[in-house]
Amino acid sequence: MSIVTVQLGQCGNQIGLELFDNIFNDCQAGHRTTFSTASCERFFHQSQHGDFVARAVLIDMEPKVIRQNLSRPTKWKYEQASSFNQRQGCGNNWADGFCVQGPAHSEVMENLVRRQVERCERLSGFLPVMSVAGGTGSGVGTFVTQRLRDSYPKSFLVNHVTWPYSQGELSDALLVQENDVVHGICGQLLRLKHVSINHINKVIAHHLGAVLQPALTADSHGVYSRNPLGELVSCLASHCEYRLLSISSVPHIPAPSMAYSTFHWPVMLKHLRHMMASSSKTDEGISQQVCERPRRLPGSSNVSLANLLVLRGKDVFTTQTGDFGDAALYSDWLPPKDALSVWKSPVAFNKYEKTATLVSNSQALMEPLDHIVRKAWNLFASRAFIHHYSKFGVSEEDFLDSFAFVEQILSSYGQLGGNTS
Ligand SMILES: Nc1nc2c(ncn2[C@@H]2O[C@H](COP(=O)(O)OP(=O)(O)OP(=O)(O)O)[C@@H](O)[C@H]2O)c(=O)[nH]1
Ligand SMILES: [Mg+2]
Repeated sequence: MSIVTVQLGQCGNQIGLELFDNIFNDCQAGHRTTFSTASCERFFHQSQHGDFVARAVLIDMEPKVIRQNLSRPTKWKYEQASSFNQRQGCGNNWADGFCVQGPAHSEVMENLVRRQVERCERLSGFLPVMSVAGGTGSGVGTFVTQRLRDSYPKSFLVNHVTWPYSQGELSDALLVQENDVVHGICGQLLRLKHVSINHINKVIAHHLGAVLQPALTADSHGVYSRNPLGELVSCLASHCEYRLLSISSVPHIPAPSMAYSTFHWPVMLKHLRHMMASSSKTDEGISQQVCERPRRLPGSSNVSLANLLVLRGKDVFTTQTGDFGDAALYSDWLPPKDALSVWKSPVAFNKYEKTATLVSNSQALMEPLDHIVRKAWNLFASRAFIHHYSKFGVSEEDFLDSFAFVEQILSSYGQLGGNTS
């Protein structure tokens, strides 16, 4: 089954490019006929000339990034006719994107999506990729997400956002990644002295690829799973108030050290579990090589509603994952055997001999979400910038509804249990 990626705004288009690059290069490495066929069907179609063409729609109100994407030499291609841009961006204004630019260009954007859908023999669903800070990504992105939901009610819709916010009402799930966390991975783990946006995008693409590349699920009877977005949603986000998914992955190794590093599954999994479960003491006794900062409210233990563990590489079938089924990690709403899903693929991913990736529907995103709401509320309370939104038809009541909606999400996650403040 295939995924149609909709790249929105500068961030969405830059991350989208890295994602396709990551996946294409991963497929080309080694002889992996079944794996590569499954992956290519998922992300690419082949042109009459045999070129691999991304199943993507490129949308930006500015021309620059799309122009760069279309002209960048890669072994795969974007289709020129599958892009749409205007002359000027939305100036970081959600209301301009959602109320004006989205509706004004809705027909042309929908036609582009429909053409990609018609190319898919079997459609798994849509992956809109966007930032939630920019006007095109957030505003046009929300508009497009809404239209996708209306036009394809039965398809899965998983948004990848570079900052958590409230499109969750429409999507089946939001895969959230935060620039500052990924920046930390680049600086501390990959040991990059000057972290660029390109480095950040490569790490984000690595995380996404590690989840979306083909894998064997518990019920797939040795055949690569068919419906990646559907399976992701069904194992992690079946409740409408709980749709925020965080991703962490081990290891992250600087490229020059790759050849000399050996990792063992029990150590990797222990660290990943520690990252998921523990609080500020995470770094204690753990090699920086495999550690990322956990995300939770201070003083709390991170309770998960559901987790998906994806293992790729050597010896995956003999690896014990029982520790991830520990009842102490989960709310008491679901028994751990239902709350934990494990996907495996013996094919090494993105040059790493072994990779363990955790997609978690847990309280991990409460802290950044809480931070965003507080900041937004302070701006709202001081009436800063409101006129930039009201001139496009977004009322104070709309703001209040949005605050209430996000507060509800925070409250729901708080109710999962644990010691949340
Ligand atoms: N990780 C990552 N973040 C990015 C990238 N490009 C922009 N951002 C972040 O996204 C936010 C701005 O969003 P953009 O994507 O530039 O905005 P846009 O969607 O093009 O919207 P307008 O320019 O307002 O029309 C800022 O927080 C940037 O730091 C990128 O390539 N990668
Ligand atoms: Mg822009």
